[in-house]
Amino acid sequence: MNLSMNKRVSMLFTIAAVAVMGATLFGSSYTQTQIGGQSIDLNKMDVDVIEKIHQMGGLQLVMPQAFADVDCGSLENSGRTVHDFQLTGESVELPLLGGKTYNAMTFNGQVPGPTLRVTQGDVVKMTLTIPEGEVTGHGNDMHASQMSASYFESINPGESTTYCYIAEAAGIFKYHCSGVKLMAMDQHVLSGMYGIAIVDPANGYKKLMVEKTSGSGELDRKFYDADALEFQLQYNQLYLDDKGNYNAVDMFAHHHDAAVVNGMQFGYVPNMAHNLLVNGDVNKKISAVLQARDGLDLKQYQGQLLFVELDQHVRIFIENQGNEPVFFHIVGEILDRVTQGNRVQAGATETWLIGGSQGAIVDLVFDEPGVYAAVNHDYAQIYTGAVTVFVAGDPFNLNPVLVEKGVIPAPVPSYAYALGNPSDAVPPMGQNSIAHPAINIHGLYTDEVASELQENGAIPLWEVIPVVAEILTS
Ligand SMILES: [Cu+2]
Repeated sequence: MNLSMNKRVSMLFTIAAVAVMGATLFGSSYTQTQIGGQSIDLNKMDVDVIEKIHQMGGLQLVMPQAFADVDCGSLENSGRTVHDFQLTGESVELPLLGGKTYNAMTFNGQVPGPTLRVTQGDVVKMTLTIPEGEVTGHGNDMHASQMSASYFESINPGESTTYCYIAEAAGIFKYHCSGVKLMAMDQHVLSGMYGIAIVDPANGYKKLMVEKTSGSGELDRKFYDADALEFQLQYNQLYLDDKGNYNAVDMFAHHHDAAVVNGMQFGYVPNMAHNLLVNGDVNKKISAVLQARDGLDLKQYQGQLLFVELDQHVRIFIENQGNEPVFFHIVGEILDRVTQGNRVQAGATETWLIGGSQGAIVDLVFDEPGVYAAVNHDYAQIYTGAVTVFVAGDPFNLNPVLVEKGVIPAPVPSYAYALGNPSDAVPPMGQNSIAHPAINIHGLYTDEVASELQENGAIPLWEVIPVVAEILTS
């Protein structure tokens, strides 16, 4: 027993030593990671060293080669539905809260990358393209695939690679850049190269049961249809130096600089549009503390709120993309159901713990009109950005005014009918999705991505609000 334990420990030491040796042999370049304070050059790292590590099993992150031998041709003609999922690895500058920018790495010019949505049993055909002129190679690891990331290796600038797999398991799954030959993954993922795949259960989602007391000591079970209004929330941290570059020293120390939800710090907080509707004046703030993204000039980066109806089945797909646990909690609500994979884990729970690279599906119904903050209930995360504000029903009694002024033709069950829900918080439609009344453009997107969304019908609220202001104040 002891002997084999020692053997395993000493093998780990050997792997670490080989990795560090590889590091010290070669200089530094753009793609870097740090092990024990040593800076490693990964672009030029000897392939033999990597091969040795592989042979020793040191960096093998999942069961090896589960689908490695499956060729796309046979899967494409298997009669299953095939999803063509195109990703591009792009390093771009993106804004931080407060006006600074950072050197982000993205899939398709957005953080998180586009959400893939399929049904259990479908075939995913994923192509990763690295444009000519991109500063580093990238890889891809889709946790829905049960395929070793080492098989995929890394794609160099000017190249493109495709792989196919069957999405066998239902649930929410991370995908992320696997760095350059599995290394510098920390830098690439924590700089923005992550996203999710939602694999809907083959037989659809289940009805939601919520228990209520009748007052006479009896329990009243209320059932909601499986169809739900859906949102996606992805948690992460930023570790940056003051030039906006990735800071591995901070990462190893677990000293994050910002907590982000869908890539943004405090991304879902009130803005000028809400000032106008609630206070009748774009400049009269609703919340002095939370209103960190206030200003029409911020365009897709201004704060937006998530709007839901009362007594509506709401489903939230949550993924912890980061380096710290997520204690998912909604202030003022109880999570009616928590599902992981397609197994129910809890009912009527106050908070749910989601570890790194783990997902959860939360189903709930908001009963009372009001403002509810979904948080990572770790105070270091809350106060650095992990706050997402839901507004249920019409807590500000705006319907009469909006109807009278002609902004909406009739009273509406949520403000989404007037303002839409933020595009980055809304996943693609699945088999049990309720369509959002409207979508506004919001997210850590490049301007190109934002204009594409506008062409597809998403509302640029920064253009609409001045018009609405005129109507409301006339
Ligand atoms: Cu990458």
